[in-house]
Amino acid sequence: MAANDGGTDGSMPVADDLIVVSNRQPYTHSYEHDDEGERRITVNRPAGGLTAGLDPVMQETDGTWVAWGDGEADADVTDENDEVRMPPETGAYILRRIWLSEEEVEGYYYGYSNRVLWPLCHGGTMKAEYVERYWQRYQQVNDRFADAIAASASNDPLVWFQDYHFALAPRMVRDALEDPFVMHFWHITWPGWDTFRACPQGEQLLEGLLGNDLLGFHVERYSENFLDCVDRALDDAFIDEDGHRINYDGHTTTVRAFPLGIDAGSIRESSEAADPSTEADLRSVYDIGSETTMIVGVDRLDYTKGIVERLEALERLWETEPDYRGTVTYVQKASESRSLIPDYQDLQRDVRESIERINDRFGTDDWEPVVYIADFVPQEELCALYRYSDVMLVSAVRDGMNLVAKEYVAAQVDDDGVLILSDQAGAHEELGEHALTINPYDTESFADAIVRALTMDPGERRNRMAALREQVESHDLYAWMDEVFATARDLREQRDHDGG
Ligand code: GDG
Repeated sequence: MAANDGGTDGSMPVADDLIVVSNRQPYTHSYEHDDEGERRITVNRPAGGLTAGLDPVMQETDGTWVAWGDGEADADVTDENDEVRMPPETGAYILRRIWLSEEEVEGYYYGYSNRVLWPLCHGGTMKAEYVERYWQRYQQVNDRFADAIAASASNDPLVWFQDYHFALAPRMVRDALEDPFVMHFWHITWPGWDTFRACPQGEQLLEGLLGNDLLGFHVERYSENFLDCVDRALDDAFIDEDGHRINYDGHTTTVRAFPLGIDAGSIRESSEAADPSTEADLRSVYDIGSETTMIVGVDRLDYTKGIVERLEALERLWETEPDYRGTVTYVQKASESRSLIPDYQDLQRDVRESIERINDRFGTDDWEPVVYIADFVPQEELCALYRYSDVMLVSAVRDGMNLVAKEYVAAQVDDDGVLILSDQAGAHEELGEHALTINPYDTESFADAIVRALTMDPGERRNRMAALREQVESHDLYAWMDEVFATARDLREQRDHDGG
């Protein structure tokens, strides 16, 4: 299909009744005060990523999007069914909001989702906190979402869950509706059995996910881990490994890898729009000399992203290669998230302390080694940062995919950047061959890889980056959606052919 046309290729109807379910909603409503102090309601639109990509699909299909209504003015615009039509101009589809109490947010979101499933799936068994209250709330909220989906569904629905907040709801929906087609995309890693077996609720999670007809992961390894976990945890499950199918409790789930792509065309266009004056502005705002080489890192502040490990490699670089002092600046764009969780507060402190230490140790009156950007930056500025940085560091210690790596590549319209990529990120499966591969814990080799990137000749840079761009452009978000929907359509046809 043609990439970058803002939707799937239209060669097939996605579904008569598409219901997308995600924790975060595509649109939020909030209050704004005008110059006279009058309060009015404004709508915030999808900023990028999958949400922005799915929005036009929803507009085409007149479906329903079910999500947590977390905007301060959300309740003011919804009807008695908690629904509002979006986008505001056309009202093309229904956004159905689920209201969560403080206790539910604490237990379901901050608790089970982000203090149990997130660390567990990223291999952090020691970090997972199995608090009974979290599990209770997680079940309760999954149940509430399932009820809302059942109430929204009409004939022959296709329900599509996003992510780890809804491991239980697929089975609940299957039990509540006549013959729904249920699918799920799990955006984070799925761990090996030896990690997963630590989870006291493991069986229930697997049973919940086996309520799906189609379960997608970013890479094959996560699918295989999932099949293995089911095989070991559920005696009554029959696994057809070749067909990647699981039969459990009279129902078949197909498990497949669908590596998520980005809206490469939109990133490319924003990057092309960032002319040299934008670069000059960027350097001036962040006080980076015009001749200084920029290295960049862009992350949500999460312990899976390997930010502290990256700073150690940079410190080693400036320690052992004094020529790079004053000539190379590292720009860290970091977005704080989940700040109510102590592990995230610890990480924020560790990152801050590492940066202070490095800047105190090597900084001079004219040069700050690490520039830290905490504020959200709009896509145009982000793309300028990508484009004009000679090297990008992606050093995740474990990461489902890592979209930032792909965004950096898509923004390299001059084909002159180098991507340094952790072999622990899902993106490494597709990009590892032409990126420079690192193990984030191997500080010495990581620093060597940075030197290699900084000294790489222009021809090699161009060849590597052109190959990476080709991969990212040809496997973009729209190609991904087409593949997911085509697989769903085939499975539904098969189901109908087999008589349900
Ligand atoms: C999870 C999985 C998987 C960040 N700061 C700004 C900004 N961002 C955008 C980036 C990128 C996104 O946030 C982060 O995506 P990642 O993929 O890197 O990471 P997670 O948030 O952990 O996402 C991950 C992903 O789900 C999708 O399945 O890849 O493995 O952990 O798009 O650009 N965007 C803008 N300004 C910022 O300041 N505009």
